[in-house]
Amino acid sequence: MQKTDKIFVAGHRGMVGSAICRALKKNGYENIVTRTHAELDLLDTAKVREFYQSENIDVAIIASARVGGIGANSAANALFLYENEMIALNTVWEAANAGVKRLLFLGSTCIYPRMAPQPIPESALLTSELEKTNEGYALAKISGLKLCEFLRREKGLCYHSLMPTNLYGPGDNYNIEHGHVLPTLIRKFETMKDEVVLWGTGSAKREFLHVDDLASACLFSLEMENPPDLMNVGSGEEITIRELVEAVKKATGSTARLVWDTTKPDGTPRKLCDTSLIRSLGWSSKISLEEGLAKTVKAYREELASGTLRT
Ligand code: GFB
Repeated sequence: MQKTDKIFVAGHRGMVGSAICRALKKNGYENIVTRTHAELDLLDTAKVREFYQSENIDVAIIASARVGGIGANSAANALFLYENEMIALNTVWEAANAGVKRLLFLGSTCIYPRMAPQPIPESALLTSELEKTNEGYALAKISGLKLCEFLRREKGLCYHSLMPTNLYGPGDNYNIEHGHVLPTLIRKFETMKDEVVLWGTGSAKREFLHVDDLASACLFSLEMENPPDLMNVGSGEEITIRELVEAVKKATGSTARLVWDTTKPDGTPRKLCDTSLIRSLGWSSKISLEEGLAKTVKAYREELASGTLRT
């Protein structure tokens, strides 16, 4: 990727896309093209085709997706499959048709089997059954990354993918029913003073990565001449949900009582990704969970005060 390249960031208003735009600008990439949902519906194949055919994009970064936590995913696997599949097929296939030479596709480590070996290597892909709570999302993301791999092999296009672990950071979605666990916990501890209800047993283990670390991994892989088809991106720090709850409680200064609602699912028992591939190539995460949590609580309060909090 060259500094003068015309770079399309799909999903620039989301937590991931906005972090990527910040990182691009900070690193001297000024020629960034974005479209709001109203300007370009990525589910509309003809519109996406028209966009790529008329814009002469050099590099596309696909950070647009319907995302949500365990509640949103398990209640709407069909919608998560349909929308994410359409976004992946349209943004990747139409880019190839228009001759876009370079593309980075973003997924999530939920593409890996529920009982994958831990830490999960890239080679665990498609070796056994997926986690049911997010099967629709995972299948769509697997299609996207496979499409990139096939186009690279069959058409010689440098299309490649990154699979980040659970992300958090500024601009996250704080919806209590549909959000991911970390932002949801921040909102619960900030707003529920006496008692906070947590989901599941707290025994599931997760790994969290600050979105600015993911953005740096995106640039790192795009600046490589010949990146691997698929690379995991994680922090290597694994904690139980119970430990996360304590950490968020501390970061927010809450004194609320904890109540566990065990009728809610734990989801996949463990999801620590093996990052030895990307680390062996020279990238590693910089933001610890403690530092990232403090920054994110601060960002939450600022977003709330300025009326920009996404819920
Ligand atoms: O981030 P999360 O919703 O989804 O985390 P996944 C779910 C874990 O946190 C489960 C526990 O073990 C829940 O039982 N948990 C505890 C809570 N309290 C809460 C709460 O108040 N809200 C929520 N949401 N969880 C998602 C996938 O899986 O990970 C997506 O569904 C995506 O597709 C994303 O891949 C990265 O980590 O289970």
